[in-house]
Amino acid sequence: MAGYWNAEIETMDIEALKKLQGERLKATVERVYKNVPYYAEKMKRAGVTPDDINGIEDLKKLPFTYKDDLRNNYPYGMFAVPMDQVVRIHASSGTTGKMTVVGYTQNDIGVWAECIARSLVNVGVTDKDIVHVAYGYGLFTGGLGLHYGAEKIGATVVPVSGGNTKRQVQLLQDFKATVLCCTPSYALYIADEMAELGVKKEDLSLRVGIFGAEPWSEEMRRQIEERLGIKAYDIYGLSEIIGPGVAMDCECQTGLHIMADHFIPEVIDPVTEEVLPEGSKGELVFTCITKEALPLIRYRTRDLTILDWEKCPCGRTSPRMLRVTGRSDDMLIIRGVNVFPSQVESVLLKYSEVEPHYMIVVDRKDNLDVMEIQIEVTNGLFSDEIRKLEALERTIRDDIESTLGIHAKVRLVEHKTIQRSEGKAKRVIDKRQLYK
Ligand code: DLL
Repeated sequence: MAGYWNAEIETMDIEALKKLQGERLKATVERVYKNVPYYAEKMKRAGVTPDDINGIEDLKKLPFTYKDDLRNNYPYGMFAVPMDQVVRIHASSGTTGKMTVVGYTQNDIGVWAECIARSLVNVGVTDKDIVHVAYGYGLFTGGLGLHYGAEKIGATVVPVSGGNTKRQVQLLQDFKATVLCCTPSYALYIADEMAELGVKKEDLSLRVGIFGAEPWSEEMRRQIEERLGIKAYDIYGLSEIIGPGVAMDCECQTGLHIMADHFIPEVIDPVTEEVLPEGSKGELVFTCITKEALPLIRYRTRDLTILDWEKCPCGRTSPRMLRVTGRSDDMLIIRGVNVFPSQVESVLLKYSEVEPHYMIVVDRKDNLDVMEIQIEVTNGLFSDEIRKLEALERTIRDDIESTLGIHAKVRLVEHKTIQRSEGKAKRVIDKRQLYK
């Protein structure tokens, strides 16, 4: 079995870990109260002061933070340090047009690399490995996140980024990567491309895969392992907390170890916001206790899971989260990109020729996500020339692509053909059934 990157922390006595969390929580709350007017105000309204926080048992006194809080303080309003201390910005999709912006100090980048280093070592990656990073580089946290951690353990990094799958296969062969990092659906897509090109798994040197950024199932794990001849491991994270490496599988594949000395996990009922007893399924909430630039307090991830505090056979004592089994909001992840129906709606509202009645149909064809957006035209428009409609479809398609960052097929449909709902409108048909 693989060793540890940071044995002292990873196998720490659970009571000692909780004490450390409490101390770090107290220091973080003091800092945000002083430096982030948003938090000071929110805490005053909730009737809590930093003096009330003396250990993790006091965590529940603190108010929650939501994705919309980041939007309302766009871009830097929630940062807890002056901008001259911020050395990196990343961003992910917001619920409407504006992105969710996150920042890092030099120290935060170090903490992040430490989380990834632990994650890689968890599953037996060493300085002898060649790590092919096919997560996107750029505002998305996947590429650079894995990159810094792999360098930290002394592995050889191949920073390919996403896309151009033929070239990916060629590079995997030529550079003899032993570790593949990408979304699980892209791993299967690479396997398809290999089959097409007549490249066999034995022609590659891969032995481990680090897959995440989107939901996947045990069945997909089995398929990837079989088709690529590797062990496939789940890595979890979100930009708001740090990026990939918030939690990671170990070789036991029985849940993802949370880096709990940096992020305190809770599971709550997404409706009542009550903290749920251990072992219950609910929404994961994280509090950052070492982050400097953006230390979010009780951040509602919207991801549904179960926490397991049992010591793992690998020897790590940190709590594990089980595979994410759903969302408590309507966010979709399409080709690794987070998409909110409200983003689509904000585009449609700009066009008087269409109604805000639409349906997003998502499917997975040949291991690639495809999205079609059916949109109702306004009454009378269908009698117009076909060329005009096609031009409108193209304009909306381009607008959606530039807003969402991914391609969608746009199909205009006649007035009143999309089913109306009596309650909450149904905007999405997801045929992929990812959460099993
Ligand atoms: O997806 C960070 C990441 C990059 C994780 C590379 C793993 C690997 P965001 O773009 O902010 O960050 O999206 C975060 O993606 O709230 C989950 O809903 C989903 N997600 C991430 N990892 C997993 C996973 C990155 N292993 C959102 N299983 C999260 C299921 C995941 N869902």
